[in-house]
Amino acid sequence: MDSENSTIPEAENPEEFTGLKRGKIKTIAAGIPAVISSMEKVIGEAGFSRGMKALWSLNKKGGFDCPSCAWPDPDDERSPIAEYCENGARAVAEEATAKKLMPAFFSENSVSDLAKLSDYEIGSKGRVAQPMFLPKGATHYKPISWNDAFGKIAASLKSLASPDEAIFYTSGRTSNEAAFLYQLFVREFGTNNLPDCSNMCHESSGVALGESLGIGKGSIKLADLYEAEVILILGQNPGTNHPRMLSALQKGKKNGAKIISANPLPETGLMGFSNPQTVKGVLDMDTALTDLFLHIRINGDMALLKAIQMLLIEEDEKNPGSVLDLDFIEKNTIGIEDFKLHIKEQNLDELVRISGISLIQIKETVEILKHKTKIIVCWAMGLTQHKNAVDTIKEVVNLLLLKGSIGKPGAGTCPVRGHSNVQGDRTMGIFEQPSDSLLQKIEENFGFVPPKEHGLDVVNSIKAMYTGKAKIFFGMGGNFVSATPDTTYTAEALRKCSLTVHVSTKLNRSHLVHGEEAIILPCLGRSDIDTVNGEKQFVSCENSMGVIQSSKGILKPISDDLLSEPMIVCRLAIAMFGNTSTVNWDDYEKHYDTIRDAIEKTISGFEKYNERVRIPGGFYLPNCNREGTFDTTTKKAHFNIAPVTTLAMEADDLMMMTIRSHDQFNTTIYGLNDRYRGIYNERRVILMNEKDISNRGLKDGDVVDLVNNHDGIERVANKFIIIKYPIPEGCSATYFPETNVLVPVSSVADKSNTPTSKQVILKVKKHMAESI
Ligand SMILES: Nc1nc2c(c(=O)[nH]1)N[C@H]1C(S)=C(S)[C@@H](COP(=O)(O)OP(=O)(O)OC[C@H]3O[C@@H](n4cnc5c(=O)[nH]c(N)nc54)[C@H](O)[C@@H]3O)O[C@H]1N2
Ligand SMILES: Nc1nc2c(c(=O)[nH]1)N[C@H]1C(S)=C(S)[C@@H](COP(=O)(O)OP(=O)(O)OC[C@H]3O[C@@H](n4cnc5c(=O)[nH]c(N)nc54)[C@H](O)[C@@H]3O)O[C@H]1N2
Ligand SMILES: [Mo]
Repeated sequence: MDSENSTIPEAENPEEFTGLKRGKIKTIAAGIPAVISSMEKVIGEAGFSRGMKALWSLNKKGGFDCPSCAWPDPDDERSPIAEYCENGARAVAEEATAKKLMPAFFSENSVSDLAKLSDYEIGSKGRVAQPMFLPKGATHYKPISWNDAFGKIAASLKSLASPDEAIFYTSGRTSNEAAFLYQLFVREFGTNNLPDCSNMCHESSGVALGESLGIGKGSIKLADLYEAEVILILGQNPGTNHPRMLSALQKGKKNGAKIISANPLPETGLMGFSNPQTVKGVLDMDTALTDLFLHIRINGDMALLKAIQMLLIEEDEKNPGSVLDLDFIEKNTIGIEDFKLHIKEQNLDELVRISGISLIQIKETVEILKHKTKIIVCWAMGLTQHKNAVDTIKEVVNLLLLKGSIGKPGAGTCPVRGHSNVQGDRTMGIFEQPSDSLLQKIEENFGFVPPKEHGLDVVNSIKAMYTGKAKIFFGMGGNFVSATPDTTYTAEALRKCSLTVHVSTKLNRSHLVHGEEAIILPCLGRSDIDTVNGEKQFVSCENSMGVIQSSKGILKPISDDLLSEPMIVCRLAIAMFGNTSTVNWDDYEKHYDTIRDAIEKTISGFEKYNERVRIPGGFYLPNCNREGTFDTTTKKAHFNIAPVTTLAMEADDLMMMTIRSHDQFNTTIYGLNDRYRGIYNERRVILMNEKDISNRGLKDGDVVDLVNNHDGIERVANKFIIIKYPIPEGCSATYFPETNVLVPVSSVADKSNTPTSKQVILKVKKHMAESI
């Protein structure tokens, strides 16, 4: 960290404790406390009538799409009262807040003073209410007109030696309409430098599924969860991050599904659920969800999956076809013989050791799966953010292929997406590696030749800024400095830029850790009314299961000086290209239907977009796996052969996963509690196994420093309180983004280049001269 007197704005949270309080780990998620908690937050931030109005419209057909996670809404019946969860309500509260930051706020608070606050404090300041500019060498932001802001950005972009010196990041809340225009603008400018939050999130899933199954998205619909016989949940904490998934699991379970979850933590939502949207739930009558909990070691999933498959194959050999779906395998797949040989070569004892799951439990899993054919596997960051993430997800696919569990009702892949439109942004072409067909369509439809060379993803963008190869950073949403790995390095990379620009709703740390000049462009959020030429507009999003739906805000914007994201892109493009452009930017400014017409011409699956998006509940995009086909090079699904790998660790090393608390949405910190895990009023904690604590001569409550050594560089995060927690030996957990300083920028997943945020090797050292 910088010294106290430094005026360089701080990239990390202050090393101060907020007053840890402890409670019991909860066994049941949601119920009445969740309802109370969400109402309190919304009313507190937005006021009663504004708050209630927002909640009433949230996820209703014709309402606005929840800005929290990407979990789908039911296709048919939606709850007449509430089709949202506690954390969705909190995301709305954040956005619907009545607090706004006027020029006086920025003249009273210097950038470096604001950066001394915690993320929680920065976020609670409110919505940015007008465009703001930080001139070179200045200590305070000052107001700027929209025209001047666009003029400055255009002039800076034009001054670059090459368009590849600019980086255009996207977070996953951006609507389809805004995302489409944004990638079009960036490609007309002349670069494919379009990193996005996916690079840190489900990139590994996209790569694995694309290579094995021919489509980088999941195959199931929501209703498949109601029909499944077995649902496996690997590396996901739905109780906090996708709470509405619990209702679907509950329904599946009622219909007879067995649920198996594997997690290093006994996450509350996996264990039990009390549905706040049913009468029984309001009376707090609960359902136990998980039938078999596998208390797996961090990154033990590949070994577990191989052990399960070994025993399934052995069982099948006793009576061929009784366990494996040989017809499906024969007709649809490639590589089964080599795969079986590979599995037979594995050492079962080693697999047991690496996974941390006993042979008895592995056999129980196999018993559950053996004669079932409708199997769904759900996963999230617990599988995607490891060095071998792509191969682990391919191992998930191997299991589903053995059982013929893809392309039929009640079965398939379910990577549970994060941001509410992260999947849609990709569909719209936000990708540093565009397909040839997209580029060809752009050329045909828009009259310019887009760049063909692949651009930079998140990790490579950071490195390019650090080494001076990239000079301008433009963020369409998100909080780049806090969300990315290696905070010290990344902050330095951003500081080296000549200009950093953020299109944002709320103030965040990335506005404070800035380039020579910086600009904040404040935009409308999902819940805000968006009026163009006197007509209310709507946008559209794609959820985790490929449904496109409209989203129309209902709240009066907190300021007249906000622009929508599509409008920001249009006006920037006009400032940039003037009348030299072959794209009709003026048209897109007039009505969003014109943007959807352009999308329809360019992206497949959007036939009659404007008509179908107006159907209540929206429409499904085509999905080859769902239809039982595989769009790979061979038109077959591929079994993948990969060894079980482990990272070299010293005897006193711990493996750390960086996870979300219940009170946060990524870098937006709603509060300081993690209610389900029984941790209150403190985020600087490290969850450790009892034995790991005592072996180090430490005790619960001690304050420690966390040290990572990777590639000869020492990374340190000071002052974390030890919490004894049921986590396997050798494993530990902390909250992100406080520990992102420890995630090495060069430690990435093979093939997907995703930072290994769940696989950080560290030593804990007693913090000296400090007590709490
Ligand atoms: N309220 C709320 N909702 C959110 C978000 C939020 O921050 N807050 N974030 C959104 C985003 S962008 C995303 S990507 C998703 C994230 O959703 P999750 O992936 O559920 O989020 P994480 O907190 O990263 O949790 C990862 C889970 O995987 C487990 N895990 C870690 N390593 C391993 C492993 O090696 N093996 C196994 N089997 N398990 C492991 C952890 O114990 C934890 O339960 O949620 C989205 N929804
Ligand atoms: N160590 C560690 N690091 C991680 C992860 C992890 O598990 N561990 N998870 C990774 C994952 S999965 C993800 S997805 C990334 C998330 O990375 P990002 O998407 O970059 O981060 P967020 O915190 O979601 O961004 C929040 C900011 O977005 C802005 N915002 C909110 N709504 C809108 C909107 O409608 N429009 C615009 N323009 N701006 C808006 C607000 O200003 C807010 O401060 O973080 C990654 N980083
Ligand atoms: Mo994510």
